Amino acid sequence: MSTFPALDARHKGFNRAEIVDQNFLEFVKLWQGGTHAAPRDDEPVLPGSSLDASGFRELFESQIISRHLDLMARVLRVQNKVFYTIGSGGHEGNAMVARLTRHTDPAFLHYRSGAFMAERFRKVPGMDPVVDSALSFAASRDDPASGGRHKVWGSKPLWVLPQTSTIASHLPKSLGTAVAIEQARRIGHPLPIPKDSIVICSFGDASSNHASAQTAFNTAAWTAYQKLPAPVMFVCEDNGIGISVKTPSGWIANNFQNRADLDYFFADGLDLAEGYAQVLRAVQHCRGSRRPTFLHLKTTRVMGHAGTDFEIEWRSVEELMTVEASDPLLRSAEIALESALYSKGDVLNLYEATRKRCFAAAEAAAARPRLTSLAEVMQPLAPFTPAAVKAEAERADYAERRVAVFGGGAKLPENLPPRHLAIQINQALHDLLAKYPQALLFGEDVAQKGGVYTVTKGLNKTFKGSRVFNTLLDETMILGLAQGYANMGMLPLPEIQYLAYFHNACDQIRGEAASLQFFSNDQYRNPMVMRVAALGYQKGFGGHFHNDNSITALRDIPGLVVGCASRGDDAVTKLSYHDALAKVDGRVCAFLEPIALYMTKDLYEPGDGQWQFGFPALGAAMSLGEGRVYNEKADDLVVFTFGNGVPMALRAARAIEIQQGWRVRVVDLRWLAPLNDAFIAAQAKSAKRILVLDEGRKSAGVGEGIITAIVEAGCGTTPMKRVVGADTFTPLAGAALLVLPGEADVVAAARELAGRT
Ligand SMILES: Cc1ncc(C[n+]2csc(CCOP(=O)(O)OP(=O)(O)O)c2C)c(N)n1
Ligand SMILES: [Mg+2]
Repeated sequence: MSTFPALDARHKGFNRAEIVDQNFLEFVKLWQGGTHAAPRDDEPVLPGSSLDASGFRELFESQIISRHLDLMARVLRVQNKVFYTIGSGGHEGNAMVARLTRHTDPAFLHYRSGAFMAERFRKVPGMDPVVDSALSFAASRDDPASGGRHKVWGSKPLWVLPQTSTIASHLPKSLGTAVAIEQARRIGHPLPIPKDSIVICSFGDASSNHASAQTAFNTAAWTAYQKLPAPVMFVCEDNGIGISVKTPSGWIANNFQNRADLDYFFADGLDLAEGYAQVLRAVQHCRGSRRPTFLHLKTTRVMGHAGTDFEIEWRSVEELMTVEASDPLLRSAEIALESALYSKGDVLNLYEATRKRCFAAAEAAAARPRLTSLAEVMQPLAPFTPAAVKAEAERADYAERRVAVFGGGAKLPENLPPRHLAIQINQALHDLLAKYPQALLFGEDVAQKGGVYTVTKGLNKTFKGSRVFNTLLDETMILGLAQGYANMGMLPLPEIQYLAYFHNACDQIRGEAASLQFFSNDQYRNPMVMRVAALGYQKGFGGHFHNDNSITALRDIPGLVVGCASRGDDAVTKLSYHDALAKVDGRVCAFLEPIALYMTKDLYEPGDGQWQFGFPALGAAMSLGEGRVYNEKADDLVVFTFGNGVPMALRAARAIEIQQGWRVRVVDLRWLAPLNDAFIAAQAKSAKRILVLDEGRKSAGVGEGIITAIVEAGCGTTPMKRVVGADTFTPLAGAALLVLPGEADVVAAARELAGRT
């Protein structure tokens, strides 16, 4: 590294962006090194470097573009023209990774990947990194990445799937995408990108410690250990710090260079002439071997974490100056001058011309319209094309495949006697895997064992291990894999073994899967149907984790569709509709299966068989929001409920009829997010009294949403009561029933209503 301009008073200044900018200019002006004979375009930029002169020129330009976007953001942020100042300063060496990979290699990028982006833009003629990035910085509606919803690195033509900055949450899906690239061949699925693509996933050194990152490294190694391909290149941009917390010196190398089945490479991201060959080796290794690769890219961080981070307030100026002296742009300028590819004037001209270009683009972007209505903001969040979804759900053109799957026409489920929920979900899954050759079902214990409750039994045998398989034990990774498969055009049906286990992986749906359409302006979709064994009342297997009744965390995820079926035939038509929603509109769906009803056959009396139903005809489908109403004409009391509440309410209705002389209507909502407010209102309007039976917890449960819909429909004066679970965790054994609502509670609530009217 060259000597740094002499320390003077100015270097003690507050605005480090200005200082970094000045440093570059001074460095060039004061540079006094010797020069080589200028190389031809195809000759090494410096003796011994594997980067040629033309390559250097482009990389240098990309680095400068990235730097000036950062500098521009610092200036125009305070004028409210752009809205994001987490920059790429010090990380510009990541442009090498872009140069040495293809624009069809899917990339999930660190927020400091500005130079990577600028370089990748070169791969598709006619695209302009400055204009496109400026539109994103300015949150313009014309932003081609997110339509003005966030400053993201993202591009549809460049295969950069947009990321916001929940650190490390993109690593699981990056690995998932890599696994999907390879699995496509095994299931005969046509990929949208070349077969030998690799996935690039960049992140910071501090982020590498995050649980979501560690599960991706672990799963990558777990995959490679079994000799299965996983062509992902994890690029750890190591600047030695995370906001203000220093990464222990040497930690990244120490932690990763000896991990079995995660192949470690180091590259100097501060020096293009040196680092280029090192990055090349890592890329070649990943593409050729199809093994998970860890590229440790040395970077630094100039200008602080973001525009709001005044490092001078918490670090010494000497320390800051040492960091600033390692600015990779200084080294690039030095290479430019030493190679005699550029004169000082050339470098300064390029630098200033790029500054102008970035400011002009940002000013123009700031003048473009922003998102001005809620409708515009939400437009890509939850696309819904009912006619197309209905047609897809009713599509029956796979009848022949279906007959083969079920082993002959006589064995088709609709030709068999009525069955219970678990069997009919199993049949529905056979059906859907027959319908969608690109569908994959996976999770813990789902393959040979057929799941804890045998709901997936036989699928592995019928559809083979490439389509129905066990994952390793980590829900974050299960949902990361799902996103990866979806990114490659498949239809994932991940299973979460118990609802409680969803919660520790919730961010994969909340922060990632459900947000992709929103942050990519619906250019990218990761459709999936996540099946979750859920809710309480289990007799066999007690305790909180197996009886989790809280679906609140699912219900408030924007765009997520949450459904719950309480009987087999509903499960069949609902699953079919969920799959169609995923296929047609790219939606992310959660399908809740009430465990306690899996094996329930009877409704009122042991042996009555009244909770078994005939399998719906091929092509039958339930619509989004469509509920099921029992005893439709009754209006003395209307019970709104779902899941276990449905048979419970039907049983309670008998006692209520006897005790109060009321005729009772039971409304199974079946769709819990979005709630069908209009349907609830219509049912409420014709009710003399209302009970809301919500087996979830009192606070923030579905019941609150139902009551709100009723009140907003103008039915707030109708006598009304909630029967809900208590705000507590569920205990083991019979004590669970003290926490959850029961039949007697429903009857008692009706009695209370009778007292009021
Ligand atoms: C899950 C999560 N926790 C915390 C944060 C806040 N945060 C944003 S960036 C950052 C530091 C990341 O450091 P590193 O991974 O080294 O990347 P760098 O910014 O240094 O490039 C933190 C803690 C976050 N965005 N997401
Ligand atoms: Mg860092």
